Amino acid sequence: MCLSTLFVNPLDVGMTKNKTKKQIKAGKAVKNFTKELVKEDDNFTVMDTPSCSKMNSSIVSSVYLFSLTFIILALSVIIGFVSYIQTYNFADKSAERFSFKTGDSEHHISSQEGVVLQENEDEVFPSESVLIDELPNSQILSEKLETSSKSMPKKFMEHRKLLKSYRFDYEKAMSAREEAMKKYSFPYSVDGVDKRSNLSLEEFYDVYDGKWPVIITDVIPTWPAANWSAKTLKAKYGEARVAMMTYNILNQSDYGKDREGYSVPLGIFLDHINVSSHRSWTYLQDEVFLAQYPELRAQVLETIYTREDFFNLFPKEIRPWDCLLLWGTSYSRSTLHIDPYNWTGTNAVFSGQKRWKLLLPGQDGLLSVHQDATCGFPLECQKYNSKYDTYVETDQMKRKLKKLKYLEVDQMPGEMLFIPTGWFHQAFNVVPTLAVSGELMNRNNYLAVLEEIFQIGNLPRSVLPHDVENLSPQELVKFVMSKMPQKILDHGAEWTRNIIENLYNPSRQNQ
Ligand SMILES: O=C(O)CCC(=O)C(=O)O
Repeated sequence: MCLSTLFVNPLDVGMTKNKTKKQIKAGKAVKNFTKELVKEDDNFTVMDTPSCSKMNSSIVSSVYLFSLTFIILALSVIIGFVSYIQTYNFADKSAERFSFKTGDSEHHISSQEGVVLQENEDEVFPSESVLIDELPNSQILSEKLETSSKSMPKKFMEHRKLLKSYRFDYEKAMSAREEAMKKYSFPYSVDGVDKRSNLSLEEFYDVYDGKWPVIITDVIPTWPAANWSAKTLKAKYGEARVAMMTYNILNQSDYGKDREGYSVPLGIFLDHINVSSHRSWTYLQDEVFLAQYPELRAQVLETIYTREDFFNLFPKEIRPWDCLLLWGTSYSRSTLHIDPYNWTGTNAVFSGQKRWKLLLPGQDGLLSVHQDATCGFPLECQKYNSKYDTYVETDQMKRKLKKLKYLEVDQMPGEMLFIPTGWFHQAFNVVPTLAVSGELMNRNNYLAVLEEIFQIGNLPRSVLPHDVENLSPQELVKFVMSKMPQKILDHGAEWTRNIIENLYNPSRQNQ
């Protein structure tokens, strides 16, 4: 019991009011650590209480003295521990075991196998992070970008809106879509998601990109990654660490709160892939894994639809990483959200089945979006997460869904989904599902993305030239990036280094 009391203090250290992000993370790590120790202490107390009651007073005083010495020793250990995790952000729970729950099962993992990343964090870790390394083909992409800009108009009057506040005009985009549809002979769905093959880039830009979701069926089958399986990946990368989240939903209002992040070997995650329930599941959501294994990353190919990507013009320190590995048990699901920076999201399914709800823009008022949440990237942005889980089967949710306008679609292996800027979306893995997601900043959404970057205060709009309309989209993006404060770039580089060094290198050393 006294040990429990003792271990309360470090938790308070991490939870003081004006905490920095680093401190918050350190605080959470301490909380995890504390929880484990308290658990152990509870066991100790339960087992020893009966014999305690039989102790005589001399034994009691020696025990008291012994306890006092122990407390002092323990305090020094804790102080040392706190300074360690404040330096590194995340605690390596090197001398402990921990467990996670899926469904009714509890899985115990030794310290050699897993590391707690975070607990009850709003954002999946280390989702949407960036890496220091250049994209292997970024040079080639930039050249293609220059070529494609030749057909663009000379003046870009829309750029002027960025001087004050740019707002994506969805109605205008929809009118343009309707007009463009007349050019083509396809029987477009107006209340669903078209599945297309042989789609020209022109039709993609005219009818879908930035306007309406679309599933492309004929690109992924040509990717080597389409052949990834649990068996082959486990054989080669079973020891490699991945970021995994566990979710245990107790009721609707708990959605997203009761989750914990772990770094575990891929093999351990896969051993539990068939254990889940509607209220409890695990989800491998790792932005960095593929970047660390270039031979795997190279198996995820570019498509004609993703070639133009202005994120390649971002300094490498703050460029959002572009290939999030997603491997979920049945019932696993994302939050209902709009993507960071309001980018266009891509999602390629290799195996399994992913069910989507894609909400038409303009319904934010119905979604109870978390206020003031930030994405926590090196280049900060607003996070748009709804508190609702549209896959929870309550009467309240059924009523809510009746009011919402949304498309629903099942995405099958070999299919790639494009989610336009401004569309809230939630994915639900019907069966264990392996996918990668990415992002796009292109001719149809670059102003929305830049607006997010200005709005959160990464740099002031006053850096923009008064004749901003004379810059082409690419020139505008490059210009804004050239004004990015050095401290933001440094922070981005440091943040990424910390993640890789502290969480992923241990697995490599073991190989
Ligand atoms: O597949 C998922 O879980 C959702 C992915 C997603 O929405 C995203 O990457 O933004």
